Amino acid sequence: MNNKKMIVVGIITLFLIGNLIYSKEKNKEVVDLPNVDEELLLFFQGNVDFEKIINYSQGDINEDNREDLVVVYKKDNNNNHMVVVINDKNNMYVTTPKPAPKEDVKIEFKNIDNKDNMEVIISGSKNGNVGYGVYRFENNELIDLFGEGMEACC
Ligand SMILES: [Ca+2]
Ligand SMILES: [Ca+2]
Repeated sequence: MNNKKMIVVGIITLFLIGNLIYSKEKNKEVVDLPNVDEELLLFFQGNVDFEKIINYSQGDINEDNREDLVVVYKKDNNNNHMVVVINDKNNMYVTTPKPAPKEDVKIEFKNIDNKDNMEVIISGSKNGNVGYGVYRFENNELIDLFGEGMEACC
């Protein structure tokens, strides 16, 4: 390979690497949030003091066949919180905030005991410490059923 060819190959390689790094950075910024009921989302935005929405997921957690919205959000630099916007027949309200994981936040719905309403499972991590928590909606609030490592990942 002569010098000229090597320079061209070098330039192309740099370009490709640069592109790769750029798209990796760009993907980080893309928030891949699902489509949800706008009314629920607007209610959250209007009634909760938050810095940034991290993740949310829609599901019926009080067995009234109306979708409710679980939202995990950045409260401040040190804390992520979770609330549920409950859409009752007569009104909408937000549950008391619970601590939520800092990174890789996943929200799942599952009827873990196969009875009554669906439970909410929140999982995530902080600095590589993985944890999860299981919650059930009772008496207008989310209650902790069980979990593991939530102190280390919240
Ligand atoms: Ca519901
Ligand atoms: Ca259940």
